[in-house]
Amino acid sequence: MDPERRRLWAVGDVQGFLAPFQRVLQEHDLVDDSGRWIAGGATLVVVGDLVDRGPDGVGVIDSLMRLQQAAAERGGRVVVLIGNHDIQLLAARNFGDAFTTAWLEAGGVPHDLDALSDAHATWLRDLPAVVVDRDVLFMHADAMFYLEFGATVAEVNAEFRRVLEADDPVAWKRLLARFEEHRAFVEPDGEANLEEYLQTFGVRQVVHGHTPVPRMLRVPPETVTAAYVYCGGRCVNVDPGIYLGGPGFAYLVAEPPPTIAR
Ligand SMILES: [Mn+2]
Repeated sequence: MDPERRRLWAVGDVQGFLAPFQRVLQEHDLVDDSGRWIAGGATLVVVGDLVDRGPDGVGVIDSLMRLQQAAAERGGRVVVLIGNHDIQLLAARNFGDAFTTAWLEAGGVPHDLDALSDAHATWLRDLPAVVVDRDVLFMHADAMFYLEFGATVAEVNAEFRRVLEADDPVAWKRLLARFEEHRAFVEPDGEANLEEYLQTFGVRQVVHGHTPVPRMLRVPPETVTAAYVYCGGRCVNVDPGIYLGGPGFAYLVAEPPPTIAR
């Protein structure tokens, strides 16, 4: 099947809530009851912040590592982006001290730090920060700083990689501080900011997490059952605010055109 015709899904900030994450994947027939990939050649993009706040961040990492493998074996693809909470967990592991304190304050779960193996840490470190699939740019944060890191997916990811592979706590701290930015695509500057991303990366849409939809819309978290599509359909927030009580959801970014009957 033409890769352009396969389904493309996005899931936002899971934050250690493994059970709702798996339920959402099951609801959309991406995995079966045992968590096995059944979506064939589909692509799932998970936009980062896998850990912190929820009870089982390392469980989420494990399930994604397995799912990537299983999807690839069946012609599908699971792409996972790195979010600030994922970087904070790595920073606590690598540097301890003030990084651990900051991570705990941000909802770090001590069990995750204990359970994080070298293999988990390497997998997390190597995650891309941005990806483009079918003219859609996926990134964790609704923030402008990615543009300062480069004008292509490869450049932005290389800049993240440069920091995360270096033993330089100042550079890590500087990178983490960038994520304090939120709501870049909300008025008054939202449209113009979004346009910069669309132009630079040559895409038609941006999909992000990082700012919970219930916070952005000021609505009760339990009522948020779908992505928030804004800026005339060119921007999508997929952070369900699962740690605030949101049930979680998956967003269908692109689906195959209907088959034409002869
Ligand atoms: Mn975030």
